[in-house]
Amino acid sequence: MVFTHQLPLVPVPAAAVVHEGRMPITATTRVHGSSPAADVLTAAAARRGAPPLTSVDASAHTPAPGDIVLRIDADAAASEGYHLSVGTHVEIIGADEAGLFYGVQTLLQLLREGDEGWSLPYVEIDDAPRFTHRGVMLDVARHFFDVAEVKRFIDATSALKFNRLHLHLTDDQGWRVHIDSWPLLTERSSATSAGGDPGGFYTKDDYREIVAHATSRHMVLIPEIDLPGHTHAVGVAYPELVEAPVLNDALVAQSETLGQPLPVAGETYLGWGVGHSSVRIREERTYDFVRDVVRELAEMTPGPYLHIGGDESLGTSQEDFDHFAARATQIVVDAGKIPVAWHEMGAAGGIAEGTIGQYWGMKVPTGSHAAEAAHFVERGGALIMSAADATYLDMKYDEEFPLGLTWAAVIDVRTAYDWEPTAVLDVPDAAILGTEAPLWSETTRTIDDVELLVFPRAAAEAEIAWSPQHGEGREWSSFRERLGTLAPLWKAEGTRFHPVADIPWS
Ligand code: TNX
Repeated sequence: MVFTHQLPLVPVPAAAVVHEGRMPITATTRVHGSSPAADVLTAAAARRGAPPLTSVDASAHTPAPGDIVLRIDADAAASEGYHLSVGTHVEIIGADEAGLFYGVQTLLQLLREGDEGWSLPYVEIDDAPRFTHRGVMLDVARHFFDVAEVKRFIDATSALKFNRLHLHLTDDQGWRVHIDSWPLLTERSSATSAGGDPGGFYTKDDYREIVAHATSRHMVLIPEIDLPGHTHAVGVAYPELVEAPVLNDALVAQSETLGQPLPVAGETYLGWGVGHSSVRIREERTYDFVRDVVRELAEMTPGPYLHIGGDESLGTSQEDFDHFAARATQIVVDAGKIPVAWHEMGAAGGIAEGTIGQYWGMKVPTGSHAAEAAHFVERGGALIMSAADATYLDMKYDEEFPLGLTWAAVIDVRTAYDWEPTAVLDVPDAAILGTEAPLWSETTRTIDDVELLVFPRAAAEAEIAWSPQHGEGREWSSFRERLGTLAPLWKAEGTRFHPVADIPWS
């Protein structure tokens, strides 16, 4: 007897029945169906070294034993869900294109090489996500990652059924997307990154290429322009838009410990300090700037969301911050997008109705964080849960790990797995849109560094976001076994991962 939780699947599916025996996949296996998911399947199977799969037109052929049939039927499952059965042949029925894509990802995890060659277990799976928002965030501001690297990140995360890619496009260290109406942003503020490493930026065509690739992998791109703090780079390009740097005690202490430079007005900032910069809140020119940037970004972003930042504006008075939050969220609404903001913006009484909050406090909230987050719900919005001591992919795995930070916690895989998004805040469960795992890039100089921090912990966040809270296998003892089975897939894709101890890697 094989149990659901013994299938080599992450995230664990909502429901599965497993039968004895396996269906071989051979050089005669054909894939019926012309959907983009068919191309994803044949290409990934080839990278794994499985027998070559040929695609055929579903309407012109009847499935032979061993074939794989892909089709869409809105009644097959809930949105983004799928039905997958392996019998004499394989059938994947997606509720929509996304569901078909996720069914294919499940098939690719089930597909294994044994003594008898490549095969699939006999299963019936009915699967659909728990949360609609299953996000990852990549900080391309502290270090820049080019289009090819972001595509690679999209491929590896969408394979775990993540469906939101939040790009943190601007910060003190650099501005990473071209804006026609304010051309100096990229001309003067994109060449460097944290620690003095080279920078870079996306042209509008680059950005559209990322959007198109994300869309093809069913990931909605959420661009973030971080305001009103985290804006030192804005001042390097347009000094008239920003205040003088605020050299707070924490910043001075940090710069001494790390030997990093303090921010100097008009000069590129290379340290990791936060909370020292702000745009000029009471100048109308600032809102011309915000309006132009939001408009140009909204024009090239098909998804419904635009993130306006709002974190750690330590140099801004509460009154000024509230004023800015109200105006900036309304500018996003006027541009036709749903504003998303870090939870601090909830403190502002007047944020636009429906603004979505991103909670980045702890699993057990401290200070005013819970109240600020709850305010988004009172204003008709909802919440994305990024509890820092569980989801932060830039925290170290253990004290000795060479990459990452520790301010929120040291996060081993079990800590990343053992948390419940609806249990953090005192808001109705329905107000929780889902989760997001951020990768801040102060310490990651290359995409390989990024992947070492992201994998395997992103797999834990993927399961939290996708799998039913009380479903079979949704527990650590099962997860650690299933996680180990992802190693050959990551190796075949060239995805770097940290082979943490106490996971049985295969
Ligand atoms: C806090 S969490 C930040 C970022 C840093 C990160 C490092 C949040 C909204 N802001 O500016 O990069 O910590 O872990």
